[in-house]
Amino acid sequence: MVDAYTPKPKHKFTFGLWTVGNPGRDPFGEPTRSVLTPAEIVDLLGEVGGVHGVNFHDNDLIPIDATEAEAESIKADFAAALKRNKIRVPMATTNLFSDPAFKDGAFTNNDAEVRAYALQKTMRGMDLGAEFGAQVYVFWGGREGIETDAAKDPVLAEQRFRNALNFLCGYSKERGYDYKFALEAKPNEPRGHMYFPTTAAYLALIPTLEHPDMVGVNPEVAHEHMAGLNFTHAVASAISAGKLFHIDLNDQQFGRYDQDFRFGSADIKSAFFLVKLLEDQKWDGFKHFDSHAYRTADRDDVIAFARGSMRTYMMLKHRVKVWNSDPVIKKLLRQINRESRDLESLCAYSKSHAETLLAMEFDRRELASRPLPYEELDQRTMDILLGL
Ligand code: GCO
Ligand code: MN
Ligand code: MN
Repeated sequence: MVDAYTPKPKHKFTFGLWTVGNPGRDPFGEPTRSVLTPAEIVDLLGEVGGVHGVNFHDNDLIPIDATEAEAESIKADFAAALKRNKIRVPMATTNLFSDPAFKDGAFTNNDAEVRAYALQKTMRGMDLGAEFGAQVYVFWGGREGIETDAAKDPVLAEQRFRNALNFLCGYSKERGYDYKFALEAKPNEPRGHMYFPTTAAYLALIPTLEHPDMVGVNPEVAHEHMAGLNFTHAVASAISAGKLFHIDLNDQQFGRYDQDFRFGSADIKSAFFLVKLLEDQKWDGFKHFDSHAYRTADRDDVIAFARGSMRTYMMLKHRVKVWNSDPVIKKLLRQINRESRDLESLCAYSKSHAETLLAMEFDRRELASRPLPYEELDQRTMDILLGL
């Protein structure tokens, strides 16, 4: 079915080898779907249709113990699948969490040899990503954290993480890769507590780096929701700092384990305001669906999951248009936003402005009595969201 909500590659929707390829393993049970090769996953995405790109961790593509010959043949099959499906690789990342060597973290590990190995593995991952044309390199601190604070000095841990990023920025520059680094925060899972638990924590780290221009963030819906935070606000902070380099879209009920649900499937209203923010701001980055199909899904249902992810975004994008041009919404917004050019310029600091402002008289009661019809505004939003 082709309609107004059918995605096209120009919409920059991307998936990961680890997301659509997830076989449905969880801590309580074995896989429910067969494991697909990277090339088979790309073929599946081709069947989904309208997909811009596929992202990978180094070991999603090349198993950690593959021989050189195996690696070459996997890469050739993958490259051929990309070509026949007209899908590209926009983002790559490193798996620094699965192998037991990283059981206590990678860049923040207490063991200098593990830290050095993590740098080596990331440099090789960057080489691999660059080979396939990746422009964004994501850093998710998979096991950078603790269960007991007796284990690590948190200031030292942050310093180690900073050192690693400084090193890797140097490597990217020296190799001429032109990568944008995107840091992805998560509060917990798999560690009891992870360092840099929120997008805001990474936004505070970036200005302390040697090459802050190269580094931004990759916020994920589920991760901020796990922390009970408003995701749209986290993304707004990243946008206003000029640091939204990538985004991970999925969904999550507050207060639950890491659910990785299909985008928009748990909290459609938050998803609407997120899409409104991205579209109003004309954000032009890669929208990566970092989610998994339900464990009950078979191959057809995985395809439905992937199509549904993009379709929900496209439908919300349309609802945003309707919202922005709706006369009732417009009228309410005019009523709520009382602008004054004079006051605006007065509120730019100068000594005389301060004196004028100090001498002004405000009628507190009158200010408090001005109506704010937010109930009406929110209900109108609901009408629009539900298609009335
Ligand atoms: C998670 C994370 C990962 C990362 C991925 C890319 O909760 O497991 O979201 O899926 O996004 O490792 O770095
Ligand atoms: Mn996640
Ligand atoms: Mn993610």
